[in-house]
Amino acid sequence: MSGEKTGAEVFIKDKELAWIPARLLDMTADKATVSVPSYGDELDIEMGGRGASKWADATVNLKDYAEFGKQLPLQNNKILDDMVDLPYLHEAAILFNVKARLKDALPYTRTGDIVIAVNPYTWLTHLYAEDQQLLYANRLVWEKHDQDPRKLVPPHVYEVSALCYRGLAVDGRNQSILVSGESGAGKTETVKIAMNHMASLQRGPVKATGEAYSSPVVKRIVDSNPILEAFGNAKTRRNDNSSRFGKYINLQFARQAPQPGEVDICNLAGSKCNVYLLEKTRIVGHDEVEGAYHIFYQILNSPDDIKAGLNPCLKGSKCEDYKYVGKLNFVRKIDGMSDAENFEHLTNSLGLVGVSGESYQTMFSAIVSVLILGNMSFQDKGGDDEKSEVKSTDVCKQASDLLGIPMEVLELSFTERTMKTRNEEYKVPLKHPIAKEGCDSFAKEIYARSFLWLVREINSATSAEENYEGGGQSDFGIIGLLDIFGFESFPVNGFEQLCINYCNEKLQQKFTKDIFQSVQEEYKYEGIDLDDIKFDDNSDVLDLIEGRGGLLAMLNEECVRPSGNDGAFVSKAVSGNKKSKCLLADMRMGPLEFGIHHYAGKVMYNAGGFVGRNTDSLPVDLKKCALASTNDILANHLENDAMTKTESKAAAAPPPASGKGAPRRGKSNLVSDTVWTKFKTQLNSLMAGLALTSSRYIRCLKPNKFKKALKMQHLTTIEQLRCAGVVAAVTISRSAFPNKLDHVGCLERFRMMREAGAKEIEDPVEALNDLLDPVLKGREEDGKKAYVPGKTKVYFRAGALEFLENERAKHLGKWAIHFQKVTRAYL
Ligand code: AD9
Ligand code: MG
Repeated sequence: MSGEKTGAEVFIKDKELAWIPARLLDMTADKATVSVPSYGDELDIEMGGRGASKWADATVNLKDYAEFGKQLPLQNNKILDDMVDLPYLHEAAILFNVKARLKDALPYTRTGDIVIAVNPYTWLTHLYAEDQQLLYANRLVWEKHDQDPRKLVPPHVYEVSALCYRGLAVDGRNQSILVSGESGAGKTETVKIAMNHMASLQRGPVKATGEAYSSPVVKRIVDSNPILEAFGNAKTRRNDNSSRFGKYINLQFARQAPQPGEVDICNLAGSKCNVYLLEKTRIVGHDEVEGAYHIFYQILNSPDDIKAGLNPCLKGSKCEDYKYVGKLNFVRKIDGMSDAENFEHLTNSLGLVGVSGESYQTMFSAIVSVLILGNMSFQDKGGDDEKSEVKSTDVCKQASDLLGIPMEVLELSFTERTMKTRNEEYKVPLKHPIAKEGCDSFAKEIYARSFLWLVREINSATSAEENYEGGGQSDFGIIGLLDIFGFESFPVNGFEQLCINYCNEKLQQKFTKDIFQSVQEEYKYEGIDLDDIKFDDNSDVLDLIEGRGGLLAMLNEECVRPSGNDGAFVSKAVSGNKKSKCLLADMRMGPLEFGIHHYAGKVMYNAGGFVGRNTDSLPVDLKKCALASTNDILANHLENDAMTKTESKAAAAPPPASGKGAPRRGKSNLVSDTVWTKFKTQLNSLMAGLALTSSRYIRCLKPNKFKKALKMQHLTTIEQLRCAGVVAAVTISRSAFPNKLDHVGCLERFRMMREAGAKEIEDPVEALNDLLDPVLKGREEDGKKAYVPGKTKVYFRAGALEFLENERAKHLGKWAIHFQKVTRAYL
């Protein structure tokens, strides 16, 4: 804080509020007195009950509060659309800018090409009205402008959707929108907003028609969202409608034959969706204040005749009758609709994607069988606790009927396990808790596979290849939308968090590269040397996780070792990666604990259950028993990942006669990849797909933990800004030149520092050199000037703009004294 002038507007760091804006009253070597404006009610939410008045005048110890951020002398009190325009750009300035905007019901802000979307927790209808959709479409897609068209419109999700569409239509390059943020930050809503906008863009440069979607495929695409949400979303502590899977939707566009000199019109012709890591544990249980997947409540809270239509065993049943669902201790309403209404809507949407009649019954038999399996119980067989038998025979009968698997087969598959040696095969009995575990795994597998089956049905009904009647076209333009779990760090972190954070490291790597590239492009445009951009790259963390001898390899090794266990994984991972700076291991940690220094901060993991979670394989006997089921989903789709029907048929076909070797996996080959390996493969193919697109980023922020409208808590927001890489993005773009001003702004602000009577210079670069050279002479570093004028902006090295500001203040002081003298002379 040294060198700061009294009277200066500063931000001081605070443990509870992160940053507080203040005015510096006095400063000695180790202490500063600051005055903090009274916040009144506004800050109640951040203060957590602490009185604001305490902060009216405060003395801060510079040792504790040495970090501070200078406030914005130029645009003080003015909120900015684009944070890159903040002359002093740091965490505090970013925080207060997004906060001021949120208060004014402006949830969107730009940081260069990134759009920051703060969850407003209230539907701001005017922001999404049809006139807004048209405004962004016309300004950003159809109209021609000399300047950056974004200057003509405030930041918005529509800006991203429109620019992607333009990128596809004009530049002919595939596009992607990567939406990230923590649970409840608004990713899924944002993707829906973008998707709706893109579905409307196909109308071309015409006025709004007010009509709903123009083609049945587009309606199907939009309507498939609630289907995925019914089966893949659930109430959690942090979000009443939390997506428990990641998704990447490819919107496929068909081009209309371009007219020379005109923007192509691209029509939304179809979509295809990939899903990632559905949370399986939630299928068989959940926390008291959380919920099971919405679909179970939708079924169970529907009228009796509907339930009986799905299966007679559901007649008269309630949520609390099923152990996996349990008593409902909260009011359920999603999008203002009751469960029964939602189920009706779901049935209609399923019909639109072709899930009706027999396939509808098949799917719901599988889903209802999951509920039934949850009620299965086991007991010792004949008083022998080494053996088990089904206790709830009625329930077993229901499951057997629903799945079309003979009851004896089902019972034996739960209570015995087939073991294989090289020469023989034999059965061993299972204890009853193990039988119950197997039953739970069976239920999880049935649900997870039904979900994948459903995604495949949706893809078949929406994919352009199978549905677009565009004259046999197969090469479509793509805009991909990624809605995937953000970085997670809880007091205790498990296997799921490791997978999620691994995924975020991958995306962060791409993000950093892209930002670096956009800074490069800006400098190139401005005609500035590129040599000194610095940034932290996270390849060392990725190396630790997925490299040779890294965590993934070690865990996989434990999963195939006969006595593999979680403790051995941790000790091998630690001893094999001693050199990695990103692995945190310490004698004081427990035997299952280790930490990773992620790009977004340190995360401590507990490896309890890692081997089991990673293996996650269904016992062989249950797999066989599923294959014998009369239910098509169980019998034929246990091994398929989501694709379209045609693709899966092609993949299932035997290799051509000339092909070497057997297929890698099949029904008979029961050794399968681990969960993490599969996820890695999926991620790599996602990243490879994304690499072929131009990516745009939307970073969603959850502004407070109480889901309160238009309120922002500082600490949690700052944390997310860091995790989202917003601060890192700013750091990269500012590493060489922390401050920049446009030519005109700079000349106007500092013109009074010129000699009186100096002649006007027309060329802005010459004028800048004439103005700045004399003031900044002597501040060169390593022979480099303290500022560099670019084509439209002037870039300042560290400290140069501050120095200029101080010089300006001195000039103003002189002027004030002069002015007083003149005034007095006239009195
Ligand atoms: V999770 O990782 O799936 O748990 P998301 O997807 O980030 O999470 P979601 O989009 O589901 O969050 O948003 C959470 C809730 O915030 C929604 O149910 C809405 O009630 C609220 N929300 C989100 N975005 C908006 C918005 N643009 N306008 C109004 C919003 N409310
Ligand atoms: Mg979501």
